[in-house]
Amino acid sequence: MLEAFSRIVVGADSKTAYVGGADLQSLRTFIAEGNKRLDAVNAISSNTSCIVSDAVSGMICENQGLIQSGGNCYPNRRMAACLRDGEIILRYVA
Ligand SMILES: CCC1=C(C)/C(=C/C2=NC(=C\c3[nH]c(/C=C4\NC(=O)[C@H](C)[C@H]4CC)c(C)c3CCC(=O)O)/C(CCC(=O)O)=C2C)NC1=O
Repeated sequence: MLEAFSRIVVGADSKTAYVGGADLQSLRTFIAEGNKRLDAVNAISSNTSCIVSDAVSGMICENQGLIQSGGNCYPNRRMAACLRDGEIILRYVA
């Protein structure tokens, strides 16, 4: 969100101009559509463990070596670290 605003403000600043015209309109649209982004965040956050476990199972399905001795998700301690990291990364995305 900061990015959408700062990009336009920095652009206007470099032209020594006020934010206006098409730039102002694009910010208005950005704000008006804010609920769509909140819906997406809500959908991701309330399904995090399902999304992450699905993703990690898919990854392991395609690469069985991950859960065999010497694999990066073996033993359980590494699998738990992987699931934890997946949740952290998804939280950043959301
Ligand atoms: C804030 C940003 C940030 C994150 C998220 C982060 C993660 C992070 N992941 C770690 C480990 C790990 N992360 C994974 C993750 C995976 N292994 C796989 O094969 C998959 C590709 C993936 C899961 C999707 C695993 C297996 C370990 C344990 C590695 C080990 O102990 O040998 C560790 C080492 C310490 C620990 O085991 O707790 C850190 C610090 N560090 C940071 O600074």
